Amino acid sequence: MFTSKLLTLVLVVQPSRILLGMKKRGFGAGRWNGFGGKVQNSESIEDAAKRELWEESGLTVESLQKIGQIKFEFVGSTELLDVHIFRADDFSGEPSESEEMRPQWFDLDKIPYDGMWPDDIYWLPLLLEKKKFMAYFKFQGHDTILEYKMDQVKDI
Ligand code: 8OG
Repeated sequence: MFTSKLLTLVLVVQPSRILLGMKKRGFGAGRWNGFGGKVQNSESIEDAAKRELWEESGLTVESLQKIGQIKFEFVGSTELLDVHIFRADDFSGEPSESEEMRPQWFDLDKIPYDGMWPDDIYWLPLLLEKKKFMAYFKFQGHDTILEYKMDQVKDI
């Protein structure tokens, strides 16, 4: 039997750059990523996304655009990760380093895919074009994608 863990991920995008954070500890440490984490029992997925963005980057947003959902399976684990992905085009505040993340802006033509989760290069270009998607990735360890499926969708 598989169980499923709900997670959020927010990418802050401006016309010519994207904000990523270097994950300093825990799952995905050493990789550049958007900001997110676990949804708590008492909150909606979108509220969790806003809270994690604030905790990890110091930014607040009024609204988020839901843009994707990815289910991750890791060989040997019965826990699927169900990651809800949002895009933010407007925000308040200045990015600031947290215990979890060191934020940095990247030009859109210099996204550091080599230092990111290996699935990101498949779906981040869709997010940048505001195309909605649903995907599934099966990983061996944290570096190897064994199989994947990705579909663009009208609504998410
Ligand atoms: O709370 P914690 O930091 O462990 O949450 C994990 C974060 O990492 C959460 O925002 C979801 C995100 N994440 C995965 N897998 C992947 C992935 O393959 N690519 C990207 N970009 N983010 C991921 O859990």
